Parts: sequence; C-alpha cells; structure tokens
Amino acid sequence: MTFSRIRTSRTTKRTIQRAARGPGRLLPLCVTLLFSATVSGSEIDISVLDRNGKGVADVAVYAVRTVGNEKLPTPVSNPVMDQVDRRFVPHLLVVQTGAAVEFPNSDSVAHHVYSFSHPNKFMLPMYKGELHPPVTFDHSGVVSLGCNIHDHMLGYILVVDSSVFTKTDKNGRATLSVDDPEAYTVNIWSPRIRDKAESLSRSLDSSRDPVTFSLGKKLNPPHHGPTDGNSWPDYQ
Ligand SMILES: [Cu+2]
Repeated sequence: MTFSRIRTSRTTKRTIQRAARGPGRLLPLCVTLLFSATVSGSEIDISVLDRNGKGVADVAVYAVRTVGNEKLPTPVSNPVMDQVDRRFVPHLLVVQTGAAVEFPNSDSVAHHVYSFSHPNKFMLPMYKGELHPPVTFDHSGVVSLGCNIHDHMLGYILVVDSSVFTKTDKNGRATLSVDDPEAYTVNIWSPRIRDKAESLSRSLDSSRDPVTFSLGKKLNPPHHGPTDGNSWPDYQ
C-alpha cells in the first residue's frame, strides 16, 4: 500500500533523471511525468524529534484529507496484532477505519484480550492460536488493549480515517505519499507522546517541504528505541 507507492515513486525519480540527460529521451520523460502525476503522488518526508532533537521510533504518521470527500479503499488484507512472549506485537498497530484485525495468540499460554475503548470495545475470551474471527474497527480513535490474565500486557491500535499511514523508523523518519498535498493534514500519534493534540497535526502545502514535529514534553516511557516489548510497567 503506502510502501509500494513509495517504491514506485523512487523508481520514477530515477527514471526522470535518466530521461532528462538527453533530448532523445524526451518521450520516456513525458510518459514518466504522466505516470508520476496519476499514480505515485507526492512524497512528503516527516521527522519526529524528541525535545533533545533525537528521532522517535514507532510513531504513527498518517495523512487525513481535509478538502473534499475521500472514499477510503476497501482494506485488502487483515492487519495482525499478535501475542508473543506475553506481549502484544506490535506494541502499536495503525489501521484504516473499517479494517478487520486478526488477533492470533502465538504463545503457548492462553490470553483473554479485551478493550474498553469506546466505541471500539470488544472481548476475545480465553484462547490460544486463532480461535476468534477478526475484529472490525468501524470507528477512528485509539484502542487500548489488555489481557485479563496478564495485567502487564498493553498494546494499542490506532484506527485512522485514512489509507495513507505508516510509522516512523528507528531514526524517527517516515514518508507518506499523497496525490494532492494541499488537501491534507499530516498527523502523528504515539502512546509515549505527552504533547497537546493540536501540536501533533500539520496542514500540508504545495511546497512538498519536509515536515518536522519537534516534541516539547518528555516521552513516557523515555527514549529507548522501538516500542515493541513495552508493557504497563514501562508507562509508570
Ligand atoms: Cu494474557
């Protein structure tokens, strides 16, 4: 989805550079530009930095259309929130509204997964393996996950009204591809971020300039790389 668009766009850039070297290659350039405008969209580079200027990993980054209507595509596959070593994996999963999320239990012990996050409440009574069907999340928002058996287990699903989303890499960087940047805001979210919500959203403009979110408040848990493996005690 997002990643395949990124790969396409990078390939497109290289093709443009090659095509621009000589007038005899004008036709490939025209074809490429047409392809670029209709398929790959504009890449927007995003950075999330903590208050010391260090990149923050595993932050959800997503673009929301604010001008005109956007009909979200039907999710093509079910995202997976696994349970491994008595942890939710990944710690934070980003999905599009309407996505059906699989909750396999890869542990040898049973889990009893639940969320009290209104209006996406659900419960998967004691199970191992893939006993329960996927859970569909029809409302945007944060879904906090817990386990009735293992109190330390904590995970998050961020449900977004967008098909353009990803998470920051270990350096706090991400790239989104949108077809009309002026019509979008780019937003970030992580359970570790304590800054006010209004500072976590930015309108895009036609410049395609990189967008940097510089956080002002201390992260909780503090900076220690990727979040997978985090649990309740890490947040105390
Ligand atoms: Cu459990």
